[in-house]
Amino acid sequence: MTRRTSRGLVAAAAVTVATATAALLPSAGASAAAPAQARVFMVNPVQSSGDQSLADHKDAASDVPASAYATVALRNLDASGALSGRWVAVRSETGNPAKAADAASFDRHDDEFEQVMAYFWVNEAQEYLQGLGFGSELRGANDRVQPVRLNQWGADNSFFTDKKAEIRFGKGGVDDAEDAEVIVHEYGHAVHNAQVPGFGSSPEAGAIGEAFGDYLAVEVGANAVTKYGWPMKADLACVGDWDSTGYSAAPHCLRRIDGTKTYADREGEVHADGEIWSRALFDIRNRLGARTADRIIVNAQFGFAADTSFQDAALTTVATAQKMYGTQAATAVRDAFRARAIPGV
Ligand SMILES: [Ca+2]
Ligand SMILES: [Ca+2]
Ligand SMILES: [Ca+2]
Ligand SMILES: [Zn+2]
Repeated sequence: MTRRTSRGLVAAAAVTVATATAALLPSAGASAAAPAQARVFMVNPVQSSGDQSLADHKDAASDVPASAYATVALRNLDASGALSGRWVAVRSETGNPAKAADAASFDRHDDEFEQVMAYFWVNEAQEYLQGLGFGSELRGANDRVQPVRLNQWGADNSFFTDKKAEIRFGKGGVDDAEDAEVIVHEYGHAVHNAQVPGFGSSPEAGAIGEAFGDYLAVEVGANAVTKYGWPMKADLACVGDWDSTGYSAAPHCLRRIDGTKTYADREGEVHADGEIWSRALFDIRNRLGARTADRIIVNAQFGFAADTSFQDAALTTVATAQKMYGTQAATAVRDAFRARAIPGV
């Protein structure tokens, strides 16, 4: 209760400052609603602090310092007052549905915190794609309201369900939606499924889906770090630095996108085999820069069969690079897939 009181006082002080500032602006009408503010992790607290000893300790607020949180604006909200808007609608089966107006008042112990994280990061991911031109110059990639559900399931089991096109976040170990990279990974599946309905119906297509989720998580996080000026004290290639504290050795990563696996290292498990593909995506990025690489990578995915092989998907990506940016870009893309020894490329 003390904690709640102190948060309430902080929020009240912030409102006073905001009101005072608004009063100085001649164009600010008294009735104009201020954009909702939210308290979120700067991708995740391990990545932003570099502290690999942070641990879940049953969702204890005290285990993550206040400096791991940032206050940001919640964009694209609708007028309902709930966490729903142009690109995402959050529903919760755990505790109270968060109100957008309260979004700056929660910490990781509150169920509402994960709801706020889910809204902010799904919106951020779609805004990133929009910024690449998807939805204007290029075809939209899941440019619609993404339903997200948070539930109480004990297992570490966030997933995207293509039947309902809904993302669900669970609460195993570190609550899954406390790590932006877990949120955006799942959103990557939603993007793929919107681009090619039913995508991932062969083992290699499934691996590409996992790889893209990991890669998109890194890209959206890296973009946010630059955009908001946040600290970044972990390897760029490490995915899920915080969610994985309970099940990996330090430095904690759920997976990495800079591994050395090649096509011969396939083991028939989509997450493991995804590390072959995600390394190729990471190499393309490092050769062409994030923006060019991501425009090619996402645009190519429209042309993947739902049950594609690595070979077909790689050739489609090379052809997309050729069409969009010419031979030099196509060569860089081809080199990245050849380095993974994908046959026929
Ligand atoms: Ca939590
Ligand atoms: Ca978890
Ligand atoms: Ca990371
Ligand atoms: Zn996945």
